[in-house]
Amino acid sequence: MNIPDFLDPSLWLRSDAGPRYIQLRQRLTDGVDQDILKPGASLPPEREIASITGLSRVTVRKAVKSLAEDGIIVQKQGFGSFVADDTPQIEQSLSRLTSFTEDMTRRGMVSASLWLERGVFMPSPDEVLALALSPDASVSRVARLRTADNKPMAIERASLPTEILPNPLEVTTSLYEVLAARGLRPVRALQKISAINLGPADAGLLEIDEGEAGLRIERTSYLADGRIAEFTQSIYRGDAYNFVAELRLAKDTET
Ligand code: 16G
Repeated sequence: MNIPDFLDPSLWLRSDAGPRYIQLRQRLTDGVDQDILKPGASLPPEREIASITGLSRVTVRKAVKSLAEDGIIVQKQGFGSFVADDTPQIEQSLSRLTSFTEDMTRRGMVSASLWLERGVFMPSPDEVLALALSPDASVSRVARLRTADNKPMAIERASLPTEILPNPLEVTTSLYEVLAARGLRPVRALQKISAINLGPADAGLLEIDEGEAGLRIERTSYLADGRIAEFTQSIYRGDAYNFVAELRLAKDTET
């Protein structure tokens, strides 16, 4: 059901059911509970709610204000009102080589994974190239939907040479922990980040609408001896991640 239909007053407004702003407040709360008003979605402007419901703008304003006081709605000066969004906001440094598990633990969140693929396979041409594999080599794949406090955050598809990770089934929580235990934790990585609009399958896994913004990240990690340890293609939720890089003045431009 769309929002104007949901707010049709014949469905919920009663002359004998108490103050009208409380009834509108309840209707909007029901809209949030039933996911008709989705987290982060903007509420129609006050004048539109007034015209759909036949209520005065003062009544509408009072209902929205009371929802804002309870944290159900967030009012942004000059932008309007939005359904509060409990998606965790992650500020991720671009200069530290950390694992998903470490990143979430440091933020006091519980990380978990849903397995999408785990095993030893024939490499794809992309994997042969990215991992510099010999033509007859096989590849270990560890593909997961990563969650933080039960919210889907990223889809990560890691490919590793089998000499680095012979048995992908060993990975139960942290890939980097398993690599560290083998003395093969990556020490350096190159990362490429680009913007995408999510296709239906990825959007479904990340529990957001198709076409929403996402970040595609490719990480190639290296061991201290220069060998390639990992090639990971990830899709991160665009609404949950902020990548932060520290910039310094280049030596040759310093005066
Ligand atoms: C990070 C890495 C990913 C790595 C994973 C290991 C990015 C974009 N990706 O999420 O390449 O495979 O950590 O995490 O940062 P784990 O040790 O928790 O399995």
